[in-house]
Amino acid sequence: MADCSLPHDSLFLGFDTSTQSLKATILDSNLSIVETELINFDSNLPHYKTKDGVYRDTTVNGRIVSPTLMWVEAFDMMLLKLSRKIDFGKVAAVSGSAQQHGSVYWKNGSSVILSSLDPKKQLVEQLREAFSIKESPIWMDSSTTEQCMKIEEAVGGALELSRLTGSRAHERYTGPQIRRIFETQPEVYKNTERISLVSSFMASLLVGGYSCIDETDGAGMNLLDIKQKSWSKKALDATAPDLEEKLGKPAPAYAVAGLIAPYFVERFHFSSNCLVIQWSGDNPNSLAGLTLNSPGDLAISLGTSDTVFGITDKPQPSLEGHAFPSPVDTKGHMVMLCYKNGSLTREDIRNQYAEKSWDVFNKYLQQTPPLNDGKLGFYYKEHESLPPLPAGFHRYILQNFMGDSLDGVVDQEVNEFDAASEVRAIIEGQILSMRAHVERFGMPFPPRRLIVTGGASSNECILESIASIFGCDVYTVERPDSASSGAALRAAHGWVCNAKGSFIPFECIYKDRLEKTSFTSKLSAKAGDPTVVTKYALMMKKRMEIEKRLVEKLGRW
Ligand code: ADP
Ligand code: XUL
Repeated sequence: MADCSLPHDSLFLGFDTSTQSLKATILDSNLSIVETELINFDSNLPHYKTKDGVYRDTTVNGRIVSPTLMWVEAFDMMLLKLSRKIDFGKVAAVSGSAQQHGSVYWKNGSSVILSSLDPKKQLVEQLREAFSIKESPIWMDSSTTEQCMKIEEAVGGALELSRLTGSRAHERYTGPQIRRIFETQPEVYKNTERISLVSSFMASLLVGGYSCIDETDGAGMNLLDIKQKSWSKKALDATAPDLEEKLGKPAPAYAVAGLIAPYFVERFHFSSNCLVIQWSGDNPNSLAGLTLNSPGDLAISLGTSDTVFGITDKPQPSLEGHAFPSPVDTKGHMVMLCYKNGSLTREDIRNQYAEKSWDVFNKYLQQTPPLNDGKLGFYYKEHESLPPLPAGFHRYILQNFMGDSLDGVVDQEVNEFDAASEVRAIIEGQILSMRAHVERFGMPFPPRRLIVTGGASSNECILESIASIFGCDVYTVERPDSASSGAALRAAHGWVCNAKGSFIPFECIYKDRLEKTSFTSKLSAKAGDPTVVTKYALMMKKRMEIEKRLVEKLGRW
């Protein structure tokens, strides 16, 4: 493998513009974290009056946006804070993550503002008039159902759009958002010279010019042909006129977006050789930061929402999941599932049935047997998109289920289980759904390597259930934020690719010394009994049958 050593005494900087905060992680040339920093949008920038970093519009159903300028001001604040902690002159490369799908609309003429930033002033002062839309639609928005339907119809159906762009139309995806803006505010659309994702927007600030959208985050738009890695004419035509010129060309995630702009060299004393590596989405950068790099590697993030992502060389077009070009390779795909009902729904069951205590919740998990005596639950506190179902709880008992065959097994709907079974049913239900949808997506089973992250990964009983349903060892990591640390790791990787003049395998930068870096993971639960894994496969099959029935009866699509 190529020599991938990083220049001695250099630093690599990664950001994460997430929903609620802007985070930063700084790595040294041994890939150890030397500093982290965080700006919370609600508390550090209270004058924007956001709640959880967003505005929930009560006048338009499902509209959720964030003030674009708030991200700019947070960046000013972050750079000032970091300048007191580290020597920016040592930063060899910088990259970043951002919440996926959110979009920024640059007003006609704004490229001039961007390329002539005055180092004596803050960014926020100079970019006040740069946006044709001041409130960026973000991933939580669900106001574009009508546009989703029209786009799917125009390209030949949901599955066809998924085959082409990696996903069926989703309300939060950027294409439907753009179509809605074009339909409802045609003048604003006309007055927009460039549309960025939040990721390419932040990179644009750093290079002082419009940065490309990277191919991985670009696949979260319902616009990119994921095989060709270029904009799909069919999808563009289904979305809005003259769109291609407003998007610019996509670029690989490992590519150099440009040298850091003179603004940052003069104001913050960055080296003029500092490279800006393409920014990407938070989930793709988490994949990089969790050191997933080969087909069969899988991560489960148990956070506010639950996401499951991994690498495969053969994604199957799916109506539930998402496929993106790999953020860490020139071939292969990242596949992802995104559940809206994650920790908050687990908390709801904990509060209703387990005395509001994780200890009691865990005691119930330990008291009940794997497979829960055939009790199966579907718990949606929020409207769910995987599967597309409205809020509601559905409980079934599989009669005659012994785990060795589905012959003669019938499901009976019930109103409630005993408290301990409710707890096991939500955990098993969520994990069985993950396993079923991951397998449907063409991911190898069992996973080659499984890493669990996010707030609930501290719960060992949950990790044990994952190990026994997925039939493999479960690893966890201690780093708090895999998106910004993953971005810093990608900055280092982009630096190496640039130095070598071509793409270098991602793992080259940490291979053979992972334990000595901040990116190591630890074994947290051993693979479960294989006979139980097989029994779970049958339960999963039954669960998928019931899920299909529920979607046919109650689903929106
Ligand atoms: P975010 O997606 O907002 O970054 P986190 O990954 O920080 O969220 O996860 C926060 C969630 O972690 C909380 O909502 C909480 O329900 C969950 N959590 C924390 N500790 C436990 C635990 N011991 N067992 C299960 N869930 C937990
Ligand atoms: C993924 C998604 C979210 C955001 C959160 O499709 O919408 O996970 O990326 O930041």
